[in-house]
Amino acid sequence: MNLLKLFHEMYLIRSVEKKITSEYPKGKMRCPVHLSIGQEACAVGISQNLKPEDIVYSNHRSHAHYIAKGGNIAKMISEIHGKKNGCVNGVGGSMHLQDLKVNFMASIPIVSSSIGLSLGAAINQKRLKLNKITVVFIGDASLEEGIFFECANFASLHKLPILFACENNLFSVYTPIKERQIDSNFKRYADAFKIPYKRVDGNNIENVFNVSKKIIKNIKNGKGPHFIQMDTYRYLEHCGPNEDDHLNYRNKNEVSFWKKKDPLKVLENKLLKKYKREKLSYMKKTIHRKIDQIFSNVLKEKYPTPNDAKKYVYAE
Ligand SMILES: Cc1ncc(C[n+]2csc(CCOP(=O)(O)OP(=O)(O)O)c2C)c(N)n1
Ligand SMILES: [Mg+2]
Repeated sequence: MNLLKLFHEMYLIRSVEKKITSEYPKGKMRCPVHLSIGQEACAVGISQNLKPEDIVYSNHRSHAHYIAKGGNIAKMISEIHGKKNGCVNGVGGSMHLQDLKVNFMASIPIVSSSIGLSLGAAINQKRLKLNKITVVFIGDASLEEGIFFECANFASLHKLPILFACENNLFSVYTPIKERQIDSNFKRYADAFKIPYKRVDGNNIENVFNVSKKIIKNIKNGKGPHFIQMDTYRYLEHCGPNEDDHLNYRNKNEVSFWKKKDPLKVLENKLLKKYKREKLSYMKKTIHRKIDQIFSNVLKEKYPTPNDAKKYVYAE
């Protein structure tokens, strides 16, 4: 496990999203953004164990999953600005990222809907004996839709090569998990369909990496679907670039508990025992320079034309 690489990936994602928060008020990004700040270890810990040919599906909170899978950051930023150069030609936006070059098949904002699509990809992988797997990133609220149960049953019955990667950030918008579910331990859902289950601290990247490494190996060895529950926390509002703690839907102690467990801080403190601070500062500076450049380039790019929009409308 290369801890520096894990830190680099998480820092890259955090910096892109922080830049989004500072640029958003200028009004150039017109689509809603669901930021993953605080949740980066889940995306990176799993994706670092994937091969380019493995498939990922995501949801409305898709940036971290896209970047972690090797997605093109410039194309993502263009997409969020609605520019033609975006990874979905400027007609998708933040919640519809897709990039077949890196097998990031789709991110879909209808809660749970990507589960059905990911099942299709896994059926294909199994039928064609491709020795590839599918990962579907879902939130805790995804387990409150029937499609999850149908797909978990089908995946288990047919031993499909799929990982249900569940980021439990304790909330569905403003509603805490304790007001929605009888228990925040999701093992019961996996057990119901005889799917192997693991629960990890989703803010501890080494944990996520090590546990998912074994799981992914098992799936590749034909052991069928697995479920990983990663407990984590989002720092900002459900949707948008701001904090919203003044709304008092979550407890101050809970917020500070999770901020103390920040995935980047935890790993950085560990790295500083081995590497000089200057080494990390240099890495950070290089990342910021790259991101600043991407954001300034995107402003010069063209928007799609009204005619471009017609290209993507299905007509018989
Ligand atoms: C079927 C459906 N119902 C409701 C919504 C509105 N909605 C968007 S995100 C969200 C919460 C999702 O929570 P979770 O899956 O835990 O992901 P998180 O936002 O916490 O990352 C809801 C209810 C939706 N997009 N789709
Ligand atoms: Mg949630």
